[in-house]
Amino acid sequence: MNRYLFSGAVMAGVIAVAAQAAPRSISIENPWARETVEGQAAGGGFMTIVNDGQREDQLVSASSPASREVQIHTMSMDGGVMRMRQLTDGLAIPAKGEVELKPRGLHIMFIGLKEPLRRGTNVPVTLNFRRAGSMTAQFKVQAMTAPMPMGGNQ
Ligand SMILES: [Cu+2]
Repeated sequence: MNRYLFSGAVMAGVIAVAAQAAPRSISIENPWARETVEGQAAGGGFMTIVNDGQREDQLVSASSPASREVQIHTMSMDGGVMRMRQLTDGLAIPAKGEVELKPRGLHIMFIGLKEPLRRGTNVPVTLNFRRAGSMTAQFKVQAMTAPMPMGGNQ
């Protein structure tokens, strides 16, 4: 029964204005993963999950042929140390809102990579939502030094 923390920024949610004619309430924007080096066992994936529906949905699990397991993680400061924690109860996506997964924040984590994530390739990830069901997004692998969107600093 781990309780987990949402940052204020995530809770605030942003109204999605994308005029998309997609039949599904959930859409995935800008999915990408950070490239990894030889021997690296884990890697991070990021995206914005947009919920155009009238009801909250929840990302409950994810999987990919690229790794043994894909987990949903939070990252937060704890006594001056960045800590990751697995969200075993899923990640809520508010109705008419969106949740951004980004470096130093929420992310998915490829655990047990079968081979390095190489820049310029795409990694398929199947995302399982409680209401919207399963969908597969292609995560574009980008350089470790790629500029962070939304003011990240690294
Ligand atoms: Cu992680």
